[in-house]
Amino acid sequence: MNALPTLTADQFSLVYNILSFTIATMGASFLFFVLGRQQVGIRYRPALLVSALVVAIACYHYFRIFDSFEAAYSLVDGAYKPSGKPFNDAYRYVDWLLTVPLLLVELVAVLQLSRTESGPMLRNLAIAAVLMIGLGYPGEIEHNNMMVRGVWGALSSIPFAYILYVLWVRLGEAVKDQTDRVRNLLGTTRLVLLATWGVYPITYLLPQLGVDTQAATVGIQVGYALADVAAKAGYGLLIYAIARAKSEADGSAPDFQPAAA
Ligand code: RET
Repeated sequence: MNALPTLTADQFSLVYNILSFTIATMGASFLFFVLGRQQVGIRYRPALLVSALVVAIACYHYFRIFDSFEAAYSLVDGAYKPSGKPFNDAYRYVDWLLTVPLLLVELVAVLQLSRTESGPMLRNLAIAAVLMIGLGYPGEIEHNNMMVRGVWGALSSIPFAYILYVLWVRLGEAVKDQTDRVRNLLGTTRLVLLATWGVYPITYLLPQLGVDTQAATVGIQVGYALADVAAKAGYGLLIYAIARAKSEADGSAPDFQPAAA
């Protein structure tokens, strides 16, 4: 379990406010994705439904993380001391276990790959995602032996590299035969994916990088929460934009009249 350090009032408030902001963002994105389904063609609606599921699952877990963080500390003489109640890191990992495979489904759904192509690809990516998260967890809860934490992190990085490689190549191939707008959006999605997913292992490495325990505790919560906002809500918005642009291009957007030639 997590041996928490004492935090200053500012450090505690930073984590507290970022977790609260994350709950609000996930909740608002859920409404946006549910309502936004009406703006895209029928074949793109499953992708938006999956986006909505991802942020709903995250909204629930962030409530739990927030409560667990609050309960793990008590204010004593102006400083936040560990209350003795453990902070539960498992909520975050369970959240990833559910949401990472769904994010992969979301991407494949919007790319509209053929079933024979998308089935095996999704299966391999889902297996890699489970391995990445399962191998990362024992390291995440290791707070004393940095060697052990490093070994789990390195093992978890192998399936991580595989996932990034497949997505990068697939997204690159998907740009063929698309309108300029869709091509630009797919290019942005590719970069956002790489940039946001890259934040997770860097955040994980904070205790190894010689950052003191207090700063590492704050950095891990803030880093993971902001990466989650970008990887779930931000990425979902891009998926929405791709679905909308494709619907306009193929004439399936319910409220869009293509300009007369
Ligand atoms: C861990 C452990 C250290 C090594 C690596 C990791 C990668 C985690 C990732 C998580 C992505 C989560 C997402 C959630 C969105 O819903 C487990 C921190 C490589 C990439 C995208």
